[in-house]
Parts: sequence; structure tokens; C-alpha cells
Amino acid sequence: MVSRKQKFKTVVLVLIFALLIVGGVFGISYYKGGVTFPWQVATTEPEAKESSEEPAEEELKVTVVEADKKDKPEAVKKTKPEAEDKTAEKPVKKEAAKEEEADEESVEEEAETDTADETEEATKATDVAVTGNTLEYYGPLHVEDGKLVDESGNPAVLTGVSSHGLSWYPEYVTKDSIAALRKNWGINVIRLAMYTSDYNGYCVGGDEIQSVLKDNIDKAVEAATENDMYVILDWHILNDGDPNEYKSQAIQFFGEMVRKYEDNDNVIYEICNEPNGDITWSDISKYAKEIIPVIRNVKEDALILVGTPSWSSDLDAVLENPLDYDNIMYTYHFYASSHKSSARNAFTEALDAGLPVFISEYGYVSANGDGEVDTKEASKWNEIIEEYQLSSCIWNLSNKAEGSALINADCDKTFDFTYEDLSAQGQYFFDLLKGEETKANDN
Ligand code: IDC
Repeated sequence: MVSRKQKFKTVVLVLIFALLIVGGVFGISYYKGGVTFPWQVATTEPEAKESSEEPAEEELKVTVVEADKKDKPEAVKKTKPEAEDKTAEKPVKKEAAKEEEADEESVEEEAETDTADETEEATKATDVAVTGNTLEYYGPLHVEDGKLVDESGNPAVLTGVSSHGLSWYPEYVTKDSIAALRKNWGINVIRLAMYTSDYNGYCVGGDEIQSVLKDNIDKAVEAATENDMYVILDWHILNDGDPNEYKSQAIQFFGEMVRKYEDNDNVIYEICNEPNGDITWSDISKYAKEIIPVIRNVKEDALILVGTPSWSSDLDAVLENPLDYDNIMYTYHFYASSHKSSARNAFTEALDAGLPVFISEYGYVSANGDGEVDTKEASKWNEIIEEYQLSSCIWNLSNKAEGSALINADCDKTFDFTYEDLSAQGQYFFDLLKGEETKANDN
């Protein structure tokens, strides 16, 4: 009989044996890494998360590379599919390499031509526009038989620009600007338009404005003198249609100017820009007879320009009753897009009658200072200027957003302009200056 004790021993031995077998199998498995304990599960999960983020980064990198490729030249990209053709790997690779080489060369060539074109364009865009034509400086001027002449009686023709309002655009009449106009455009006259009443005008802006304006004039006169140019001091009445309105200020101003510039033969005095409204030639004469002596008392041969009725466009009354002074010229203003054949007919009649006329302001655009260049009318006016050898100043030297401004509104430069910096009227004027080589010099 098997005792209870023996039974118990046998059970324990079997259990131990079983435990050894299970433990052995488990141990081998664990060694091989096939077992994961519950506590290990908790720590491995985040690792799995982390590694799942990595491919995302890879994807991103790929996108970036693709994006880079897109920017590469077409020719370089083309070689890629051919190089991938495994059926004829070697020859294709060679071909591809050759093509790539050729393509690269052509890309280089293209790039070279592109750069050359770009450089040419860039140079053109940055080239200062130069007429290559310097108009003559004649020394002291006077008027003989209705014509402007030099000391020997030879005709003198002044061709240049008018500033915009001196208070508005003083930056275009600095020393640098005037020197550059003389050097690059070759013009021989600049008109300083000093408004009397409009926009911080001399008679409405107070003492401070007056001294700034006089300072600007001083610098401009000095620059004009240094550069052998004539300079017109323009008492620019406009809204104040009657020159008599600010007569006492005019007397004071011209008295001061002529004393300052007594020795400057290049300074010309324009005593009223454009009388207008119901102002007659007799009103203007009255004014002129007070201002002219103020100037002549100091400089007896000063050249003086006198405005005429209707915005300086009516010479009829003047013809009937001219002023009794030497060295006087009457101003005539035209705007080609507004003033056409009837204006020209009246104008040439006055010229034929021997009236001394100076075109101290004109435009090829419309009389409101805006609009397009009327080339058809402009050339007819230019024929007259040429035929009668007239002196003239084009309106206006500024970059104001209006057709008459000579400089484009988006150009910040105030001198050394490129051709592209010039407005349509600026380019038209510049082209004329270029072709007018004989106009002033041949006479
Ligand atoms: C214009 C200017 C314009 C300004 C206006 C008012 O071009 O920018 O706003 O004056 O001051 C003239 C005048 C001249 C005018 C010009 C164009 O003499 O001052 O300039 N013009 O309207 N007479 C006929 C035309």
C-alpha cells in the first residue's frame, strides 16, 4: 500500500518537474526575446509612438526636395526618366550624360544671353539721358527789331524749362538739378515760377515762406550763373488775375532782386505770369509802367518780360499799344492740345507785325496742365518756334501726376534722369532737344 506521505512526495516531485519544464521553456523564449512582460508593455508604447512620428518627418523632407526640383531648369529635369530606363541602362546613361552636358551648355548659353540682355536693359534703365547738344550762352541780351539778340546783334534763342511752383517743387531747382539740366539736356534757360497767391505763394505765405523762396531763388540763380544759363524770375500770378492786386509786393520784390543781381547778365525779369479774368492790356500796362522803372533804375538794360491778357495769349491789344521801353518782350503761352490753328494764326500775325515775343510757358498737353501730348498740334507749334527763332520754356519741371510734368510720378530722382524717368511730354521735349542741334548754334 502507498502511504499518504509517499503520495504527497510524488505529487510534489511531479509539480517540481512540471515547474522545471515550464520554467525552461519560458527561459529559452525569454532569452530569444519572444516574451513581453506586462510592465514592459507600458514602457514600449511611447517608443512605438515616437517611431511612428519619424516617417512624417521623412515625408516633409521629400516635399522640400520636390519643391527644390521644381525650381530647376527644364533641361536638367528632362534627363531623369531616360536615366531610369534599365533596359538599356549603359547607352542611355551615356546618352543622358551627353544630353545633360549639352543641356547644361545650352542652359549656360541661355543664361549668358539672358544676363547680357538683362545687363543691357539694366544699363539702359540706369543710363542718364543725355542730348549731346549744349545750347549756346550768348552773354548780355537785348531786343532789336522784335528779336532777342546778343551784343553783336546776332539772334539768340533760349530754350529750356519752367519749374513748377517754387514752394511746391523746390527740389528740382537746386544746384545739382540745374547743373545736371545744363550738362545732360543742354538747355540754356530755366524759369523759376514763383506763385504769388496759389499754394504758399510769395504774397500769402508770410515772412518765413518769403525768405525760403528768396533763398531758393538765390541758390538757383547762382547755379544758373555757374553753368552759363539764363534764369527767369517769374512773378507767377494766376488766381490773382490782376497783377495790380499785389503790386506793392511786386515793387518790393523786384527792387530787392535787381539790386542783388545787378551784375548778372543772365537774369531775366518776368513781371507777371498770366493776367486773366476781365483784366485788360491797359490794366497790365499800368502795372508794367510802375514795375519796369523799379528794375531799370538799378539795371537799365535788364531784359523784362511782360504778361499779356487772357492768360498771356492775347497780343492784339498789345500790338495796338505797345509799351514805350527798350528790351521788353511780351509773353505768349500756348498749350497745344487746347490752342490750335486760330490761336496760331493770331500769334503769327503779331510776330509778323514785329512784336517781340517770348514763350515763357507752354505745354504740348491741355491748358489744364494735364492730358496727353498732342503731337499733331505740337509739331505745328514747333514749326512756328523754329521759323521765328523764338525762345521758350516748357511747363513744368516736376514729377506731379499730371501730363505737363516732365518727370514720371514714380521717379524720386530730382536730377540725372534716365529716358524712362521722363513722362511722355518729357520724352517728347527731350527728343526735340536732341534733334535741335542747329537751332541755337547755327545763328
Ligand atoms: C498748373 C499746375 C498744376 C497746379 C495749377 C494751379 O500744372 O499742378 O495745380 O497750376 O496752381 C498755366 C499756369 C500754370 C498752370 C498751367 C497748367 O501758368 O500755373 O500750372 N497753366 O494749368 N497757364 C496755362 C496753363
